[in-house]
Formats: sequence, C-alpha cells, structure tokens
Amino acid sequence: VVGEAVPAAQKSSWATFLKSIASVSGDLSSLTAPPFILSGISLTEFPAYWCERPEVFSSIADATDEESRSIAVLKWFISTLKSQYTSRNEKLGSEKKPLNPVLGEVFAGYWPDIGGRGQTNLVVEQVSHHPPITAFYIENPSKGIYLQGHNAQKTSFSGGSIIVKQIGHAVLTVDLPDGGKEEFLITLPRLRIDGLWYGSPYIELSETSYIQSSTGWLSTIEYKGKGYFSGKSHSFKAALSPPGTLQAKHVFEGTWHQTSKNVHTGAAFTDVTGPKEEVTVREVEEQDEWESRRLWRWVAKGIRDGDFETASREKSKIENEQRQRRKDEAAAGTTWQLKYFDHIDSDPTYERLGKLFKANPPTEDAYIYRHNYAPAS
Ligand code: HCR
Repeated sequence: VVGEAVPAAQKSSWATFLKSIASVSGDLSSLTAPPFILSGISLTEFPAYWCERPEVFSSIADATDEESRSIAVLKWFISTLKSQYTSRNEKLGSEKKPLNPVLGEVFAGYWPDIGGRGQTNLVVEQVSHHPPITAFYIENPSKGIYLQGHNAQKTSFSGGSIIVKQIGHAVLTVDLPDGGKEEFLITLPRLRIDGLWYGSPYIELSETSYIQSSTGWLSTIEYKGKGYFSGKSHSFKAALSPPGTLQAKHVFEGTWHQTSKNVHTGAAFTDVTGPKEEVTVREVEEQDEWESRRLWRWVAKGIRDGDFETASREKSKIENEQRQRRKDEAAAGTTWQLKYFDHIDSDPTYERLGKLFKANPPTEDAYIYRHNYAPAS
C-alpha cells in the first residue's frame, strides 16, 4: 500500500510516478509528479545553500596558515550540508521535486555585511536545460574568498531509493596576504532519496567526497546513515591529511545537520543547530523576467495555494515559450548565449588538484564566471 503521507486522491499517480522513476534512469527533471510532491522553488535557488552561514564562510579568511585554512574550509563545507540536504524537509515537510529551470534562468542575491564579515554575493545561471546544469559564483570580495562551481545530477533507482550521483565540482579560491592564492577543489557527495514509498522523501548522503587544497592538505569525508559510525542518520567522518601522506592529522566526526567534534581532542567542530540566514533577493517586481522568482511566480503561487490547474497552465506557458525560442534559434542558425559564464571543456584546476587524490573522473568541464554581474549593495 502506498504510504500515509500521500493524499488519497494522488496515491495512484504517486505509484505511477515511482514506477516511472524505476524505469527512467538519468534525468528525473522532466517526469510528471503528483501535485503533493511539487515545490515552487527552482533548482537555480539551491546554490544559495552554500552560504546560509555567511560568517563561517567569511571566517576562512581569518586562518593564518595552510593547515588552519584547510580546517576552516572543511568546517564551512560541513556547515553547508544541513541547508543543502534538509532544508526542504524543514520548510515543506519532506523533500520535494523542485522546478526544472529554463535555459538562461538567473538567481542572484547577497548576504549583507554584518559585524565586519563583508558582503557575500551570489549569481546563478542555468547553463543547460537538458540535461539540467546549474552554474554558480559566490564571492566575499572584501575577505578575498571566491567559490565557483556547477552541478548536474544522474539518477538511478535501487532498492526502493533514488540514487543521485552529482556531476560537477566547485573550486574555492582564497586570496593570501602575500598576494598569492590558495585553491580548494571540492567534490560533491552522492545522495540517496529514501522514504519514497511513504510519500515523504528525505536525503541521506553516502560514500565519500573530497576537498583538495593546492597546498596538498586533503580532507576525505565519509558519509553514513543510521547504523554506521555513531548509528545516527546524517553522520560523517572527515580525515584531514597533510601533503604527501594519507595519514590523518585531524579527524572530525558527528552529524552534519547538528554538531561534530575533533575526535582526538574532543573540541567542538561544527554546530549548525542555530539559525541560518537566507539570501537577500530583490522584490519580484524589481526583478527582470529571467530571474527565477519572477519567471516562476504564478506557478509557485499555484502550488502554494493548492491551485494546481493554474500552476500547470502557467508552467506550460513557460515551457511552450522555451520550445518556440529553441525553434526560432534553430531556424536562424543561432544558439543561446550564456550571460554570466563561459563553458570550458576541461577545467585545469580540477585536473591539477584532482591528480593529487586520483579524482574520478580525472577531468571535468567547468563554467567560468565572467565577472559581469553588478551585485546589489
Ligand atoms: C535530486 C534533487 C535535485 C538536485 C538537488 C541538489 C543535488 C542540487 C544541488 C544542491 O547543492 C544540493 C541538492 C540538494 C537536493 O537534495 C537535490 C534534490 C533532491 C530531490 C531532487 C530530485 C530531482 C527530485 C526527485 C523527486 C522526488 C522528491 C520524488
């Protein structure tokens, strides 16, 4: 019997959706899902999760040597996971299916300078519609910290769960006082979406992700759910090893949605039990027509109000307009031009740093920010 969280009238369409997930592998974005599982939030909004604790991000600049900088970057990375992977459960009751962004959709905002932490700016662009690929750039220029990345997903179905392999990576660059730079290659964890049968999906992270510093320090982060390490959901263990060895000098352990500590010293490491800070975005009326919240506003309102007829009519309008645009481009022999990012086939930073820990794959493409968005202040 399909789960309790599914409204009676949607049980059969939920069962059909689950069957279609099991047979379609690769990209779930275009599958039609029953209304109760839809969110009115576009995937272009997700990169904001990298910075919902702006002071943890900006404090990377306070580290005074390579070792403590790698610790600060690891601490910030772990502190982003709660926002990235549990936000929808907290806000909407369970994981939901986000809106599938259109090509060229933009999401931009900032976190203001409070207490000397510097302003952090965000610009996101949907750089591919099929498959969906989202590029993002987050910077705190006054602290000399810059994050650039892109991400896409490959999905499969196994043992009643959706397995999501994240494709893409991020590179964090930190300006040093001597004029030099330190770079960190960040790989993305694999996720499993459980609880599908009950109609209340949630994420668990699995396997391993890495943060490789250009100085040689490497964080190896292992993720486990219930029944491993501490036996708790959302557990992780991160080992930080100095250049040239895989012998860990620091080990941190705990849950990424609560707290963690240094295994050797017992000192507190991350704590995300306090409030987070959502990105500040212009009012919808002030946004331009390509900005996510403006573009999707009537669809989002329909979903919020339970008026799915309006939501689906408005969604079709957007999709038809996109289809027409692609036809016109094909007829004119032109292609869509990205606004804020340039695509490169292979990322030299990924290749250089990836070699140090034998990244798989050994090479990846990337989207390089053009520094042409004027952030609000
Ligand atoms: C897999 C997912 C879309 C992608 C979302 C990503 C991986 C996007 C990048 C963010 O940095 C982190 C992130 C978090 C989300 O957990 C993940 C989404 C979870 C569900 C969604 C599927 C496409 C929707 C599947 C439909 C289910 C809920 C029935």
